[in-house]
Amino acid sequence: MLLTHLDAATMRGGYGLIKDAAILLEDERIAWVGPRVEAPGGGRTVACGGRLVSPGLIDCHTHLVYGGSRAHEFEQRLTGVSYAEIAKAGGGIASTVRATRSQSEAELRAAALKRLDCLLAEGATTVEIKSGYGLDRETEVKMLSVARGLSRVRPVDVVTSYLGAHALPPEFRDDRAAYVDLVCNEVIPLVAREKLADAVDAFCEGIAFSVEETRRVFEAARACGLPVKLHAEQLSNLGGAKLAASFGALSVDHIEYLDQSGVDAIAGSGTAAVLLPGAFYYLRETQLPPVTALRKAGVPVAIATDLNPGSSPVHSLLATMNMACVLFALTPEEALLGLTANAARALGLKDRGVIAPGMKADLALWDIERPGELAYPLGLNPLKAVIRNGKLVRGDLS
Ligand code: DI6
Ligand code: FE
Repeated sequence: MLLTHLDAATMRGGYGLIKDAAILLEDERIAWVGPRVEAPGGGRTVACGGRLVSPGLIDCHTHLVYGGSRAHEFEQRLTGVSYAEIAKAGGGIASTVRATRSQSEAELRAAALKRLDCLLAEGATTVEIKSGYGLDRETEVKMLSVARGLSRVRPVDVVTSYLGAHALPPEFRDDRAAYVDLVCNEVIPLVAREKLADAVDAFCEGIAFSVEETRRVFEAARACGLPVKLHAEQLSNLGGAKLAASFGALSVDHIEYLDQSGVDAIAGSGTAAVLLPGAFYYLRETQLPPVTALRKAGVPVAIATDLNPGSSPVHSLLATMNMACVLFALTPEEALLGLTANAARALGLKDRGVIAPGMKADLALWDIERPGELAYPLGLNPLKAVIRNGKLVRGDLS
């Protein structure tokens, strides 16, 4: 199929716009892209009405499988109670752990599908999903199995991360080391063996796990051949990003408190930075991530929803683009790169995120002329069609 009469935001080496482009799809791959006047002839041609096409969007950081709701905590926070105070009082992540442990796979799946459908309605074709609301072996496996299963019932690729080191479960309150032992010696080998996780993540923070505990988790992941990523420097600067860089992490995420030496460390290791403006917004943070320093150092910057029930109940990639621009001063082109090429980097996926020959034919067609039209309105969805693996899975192309 040859797609014509469109402008292609290829995301190759930057925004990479080709005006009046053509894209040849062969089976599940992109076979050719370039100016329409140079397009190979023959075969079926579909004129796309002069719209903008981008790679299918990639949400590279979500926690969208979980039980329960935290609306009551949202209300508490509105009265001035902080996220950290709620966590210390046994709420926060721990309250979602209780709800997630009590739910069946079917219940978790039904709730997760509603959330996933919001992302798909805005052009997502790949979504990362973390565990971390079970903490015990059985519930972590349940969460990862549910996450994996979503791609069997929706047109999306799901990438999973095991986030056992998300919070200390109540049953280990008096023995942190024993919990880290469980994560490292039992659950990481199990999820690696069963191919339930594509990566290992951790939350390195005062209210979560120390740098030394995180190091143990990363060593266990390395021993099992799993790549790592890290929730780092979200609420304070512990130096987690430097540790992650020393393990060649795929990404460091949040990083509001990352300093110049941290930026230099990740620039040197090829680690992507993932900005999560939804969490910044919901927690009313004021410490901005070091966007200028990241740009200067040439670090690939991704953005993601961080979809989770506590700090970022954000179900919209377009709203995430808007927040990345308004709150973090990314350009709309940078925000789009953050949901395509750089999001693929953050997941270690080399076969997507750009429109180029040999890449997966995952495309989003938008009824717009420029990426600013994706980032500037809130609540308006200009998605026209989605192609995944070379097949139309949403909308129509004409
Ligand atoms: N950072 C986050 O943004 C989420 N987890 C984490 O480590 C928040 C999780 C929650 O509040 O439920
Ligand atoms: Fe997160």
